[in-house]
Amino acid sequence: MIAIYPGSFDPITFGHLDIIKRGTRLFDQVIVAVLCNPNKAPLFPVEQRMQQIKDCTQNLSNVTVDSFVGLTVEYAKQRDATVLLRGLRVLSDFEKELQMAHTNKTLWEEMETVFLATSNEYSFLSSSVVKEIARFGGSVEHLIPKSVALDVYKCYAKTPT
Ligand code: COD
Repeated sequence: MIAIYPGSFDPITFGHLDIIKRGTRLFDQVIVAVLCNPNKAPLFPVEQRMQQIKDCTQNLSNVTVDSFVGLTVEYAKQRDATVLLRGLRVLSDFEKELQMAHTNKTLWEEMETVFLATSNEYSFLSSSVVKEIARFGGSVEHLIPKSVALDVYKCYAKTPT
């Protein structure tokens, strides 16, 4: 069975990677799909986010990385996938994710969403937290892969630790 793990991944964190790794044990193939959203101004362009994810998942043989525009369900149909993989950290995630899962179901009856609870050590972690720390000159290498941290530091002109 193929699962799509859609998201912004701006940038990918150890929390995302944990969900991807655990997803590869549950599904035959996990497609990490980066949303190309023309209404948002991300830190990294889609191509760079895809490359970052590829670099961090190259040891996982059943992971592929792609991007999409528009509705997630339409992308899932194109890829013959009926499962969306999502992560849950806190109660506010649950509300947002449940609404998204229900909306997607109204758009395509076959679309199922599988939620994985965050691993305890990543329950606080988000791409926004990473960017906030880096913006104020803090270190983020304990939160994201080293190669991605170097990209983040470049954006905020910080010297690596
Ligand atoms: N631990 C566990 N899970 C985590 C962690 C962590 N530390 N950090 C993030 N996650 C999970 C998030 O909960 C989420 O499930 C996933 O990882 C991706 O997170 P983000 O923040 O990178 O991506 P999102 O949540 O912004 O992605 C939103 C989508 C792009 C999926 C959504 O906007 C979308 O589907 N857009 C397309 C338009 C559409 O189809 N709309 C209709 C549905 S409402």
